[in-house]
Amino acid sequence: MKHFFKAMSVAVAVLMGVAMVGQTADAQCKEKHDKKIVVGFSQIGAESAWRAANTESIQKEAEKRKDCIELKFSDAQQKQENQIKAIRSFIAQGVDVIAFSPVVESGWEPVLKEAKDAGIPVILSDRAVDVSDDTLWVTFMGSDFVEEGRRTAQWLVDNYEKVKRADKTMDKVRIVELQGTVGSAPANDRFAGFREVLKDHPNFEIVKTQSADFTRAGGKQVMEAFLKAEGGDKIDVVYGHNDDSALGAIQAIEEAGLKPGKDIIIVSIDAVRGAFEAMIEGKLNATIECSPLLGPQLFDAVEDLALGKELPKRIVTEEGVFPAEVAKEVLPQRTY
Ligand code: GYE
Repeated sequence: MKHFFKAMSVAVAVLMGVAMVGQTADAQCKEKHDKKIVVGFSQIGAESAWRAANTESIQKEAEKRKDCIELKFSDAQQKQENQIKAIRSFIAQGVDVIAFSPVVESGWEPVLKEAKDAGIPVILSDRAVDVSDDTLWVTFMGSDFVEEGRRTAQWLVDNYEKVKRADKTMDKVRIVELQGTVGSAPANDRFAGFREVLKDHPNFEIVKTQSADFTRAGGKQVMEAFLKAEGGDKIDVVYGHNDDSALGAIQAIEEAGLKPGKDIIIVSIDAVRGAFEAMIEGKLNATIECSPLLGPQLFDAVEDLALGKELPKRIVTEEGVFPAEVAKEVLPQRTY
């Protein structure tokens, strides 16, 4: 098992590349790999619509390639200790590749070292880890979360004057922030990217920030506390690190007798279906895209690895920005 990848020479891959023309994907797959590639995937959990779409993308793609790929899928229920256990169990089972979406950035060195010692390559999917030795993982595929934070702030700076309630001032724009899971790469990076842009616009001020754990329930609860502490009139903008937390905040704002999207401007990240629906109802002002559809590129990378190909260290997902006025037109094309 240990020598699985080494056994595949690049020359064979090139020859097969020629032979593959005109065949179905499954037939190509059978010819390329002499046996199924066993992939252990440790998913974070099911905290958001984004995560559900990500899981579906991975499972569907594995099913499509079932002649080539055997997927062992494990759900960690948002706990790092469960992810570590799952990775150890994949190592014990001798899988060919381990892929995972790390719930937080720190604390992975020992288990990644164990995988490396066992000769099993590790792919980081969606979220990054913070380890000093970057030979502990082969590639990191997913979004640029700092850029998403920047794009959200930029949308706000460019559009606030146009979307704000007429009696609100531009002198001081008070923002409350619903952070993602504490210690996670997207929470850290979306926090940083947003501030990077706002530092040149001192009238935009973050008056409160707290984790809503990327969940709808968390968003609602934290927003209720913000409304209580600040008073609805003293909050001009909600920045949700993901759509689910913003959708929870929308509920809290409505229950407080205010109009989300009008009395309080709301921006968030992900671009899931629920965000488009909220925009069509006028309750959310913009969503910044973060694509969860990582299944195809994950298994492409797995197959490339099996063929002994070298992978780029970083594979970045391409994504856009959607303001409320395009929601109706764009929603039918959304797949998550
Ligand atoms: O934005 C959030 C999810 O890691 C990019 O995790 C992902 C984030 C996504 O729970 O909705």
